[in-house]
Amino acid sequence: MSRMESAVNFQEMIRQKRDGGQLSSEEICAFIQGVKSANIQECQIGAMLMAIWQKGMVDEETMALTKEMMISGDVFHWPEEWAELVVDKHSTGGVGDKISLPLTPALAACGCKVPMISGHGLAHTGGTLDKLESIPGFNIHQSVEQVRQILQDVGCCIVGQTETLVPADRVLYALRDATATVDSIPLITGSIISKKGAESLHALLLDVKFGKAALYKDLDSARTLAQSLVNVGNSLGMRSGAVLSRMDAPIGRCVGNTLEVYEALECLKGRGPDDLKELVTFLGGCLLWMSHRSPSLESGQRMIAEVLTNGAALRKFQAMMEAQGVSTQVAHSLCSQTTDYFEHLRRAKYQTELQASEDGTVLDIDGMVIATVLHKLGAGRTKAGQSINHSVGVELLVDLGQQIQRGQSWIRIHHDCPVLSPEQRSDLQGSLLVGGRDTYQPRPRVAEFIQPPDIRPTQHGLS
Ligand code: IUR
Repeated sequence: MSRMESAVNFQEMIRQKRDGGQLSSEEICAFIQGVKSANIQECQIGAMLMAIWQKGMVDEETMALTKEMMISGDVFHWPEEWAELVVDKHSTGGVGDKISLPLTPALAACGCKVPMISGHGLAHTGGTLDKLESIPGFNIHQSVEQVRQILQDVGCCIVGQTETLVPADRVLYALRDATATVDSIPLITGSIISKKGAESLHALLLDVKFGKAALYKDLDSARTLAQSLVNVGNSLGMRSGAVLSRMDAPIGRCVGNTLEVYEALECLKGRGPDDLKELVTFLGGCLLWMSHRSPSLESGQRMIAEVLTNGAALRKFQAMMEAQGVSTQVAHSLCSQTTDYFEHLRRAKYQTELQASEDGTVLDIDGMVIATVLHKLGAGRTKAGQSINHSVGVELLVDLGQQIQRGQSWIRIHHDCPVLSPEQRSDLQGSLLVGGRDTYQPRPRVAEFIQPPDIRPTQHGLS
């Protein structure tokens, strides 16, 4: 036990937080040391988490918590010449959110180094690692040394958290789940920013979702989380900004791991749905601007759009797949212009289409309902570590705002069980909202951009 721990009475610290007091940096350091070395009882950690959930934390406490979590394990050190190049983004999770797949290689094609450490999915949101694991051979387990080598050779990688990276978060996250304390702003901030801090980033962009299929349903609560993430990220020396983006209907036309890889590859070939391209270019443009690789947000967006259309981002994705274990033949074939994706990706045994029951305009498609049905069909986990069916998913056959006729197919479900239950069919049918053309209001995905403090506002076309 360290001197710091022996000097601290955890019971007293819990009482102090429970009664609305402020913890000192030394106390927070002792708490995290105790968590890391298992020198504090699990029930005391749970009680402290609940006290933090109930009473919150002031900025200084959240910053101390995040810093102590970050240094509870390994922290990456990069070559000096990369000082301004290392960037990453984190998304709070959405339905059909495959943005990291095209964004990471697009940033690398623009000269950035992107050591993306990502996670598996839990509950209704799919994880980036699950999507990549639907590519045969893709290995998300890479050591610190391998990550550095891939960044040197390719410029980007997408990997899982290693055992030695932010070990305190592993303990706290599991106990937050068990104690109903996941949705606490200081705890979410500590968890997300400590892991990004351990990547030793120059610039970090947070994509904070709000809406029916997001953790936070309204813009104001998402903004509060975003501001906390941005403040703490900047306090750790990462140039941090946040985008608030709408998460009602799924992003793009595909939901489900294998189908999302297909759609991400289409985006990397300069095709694919407009909203996905809009998000990838906007988030990428923000990061290029924040890391001073482009003089304005608009030129950053143009740089990303360019590498998506000229094949440079696709070549980076191909090189990243090979560096992470995919055979040269499969990587080459998936990235060729005329590929049959399902030669290499597994297609589910059955495809079922559902038809619209009325004429009208597509006003909404509820991403949360779709994700819930896919979860029941085997696409999602209820517990960490569970295996999932990567091939289960849906393809939307219509866009928001489009005219649709009664009897027209609007969704194709990919499933391995022979039949969909009547309840699954009716839930999916209920996720489609059709109405009069005059009631349709197109809404851009991006609602706000919270800039890092040292970048002066410029015109970027957002209200
Ligand atoms: N992702 C994380 O890494 N940590 C969290 O607390 C949440 C999402 I919520």
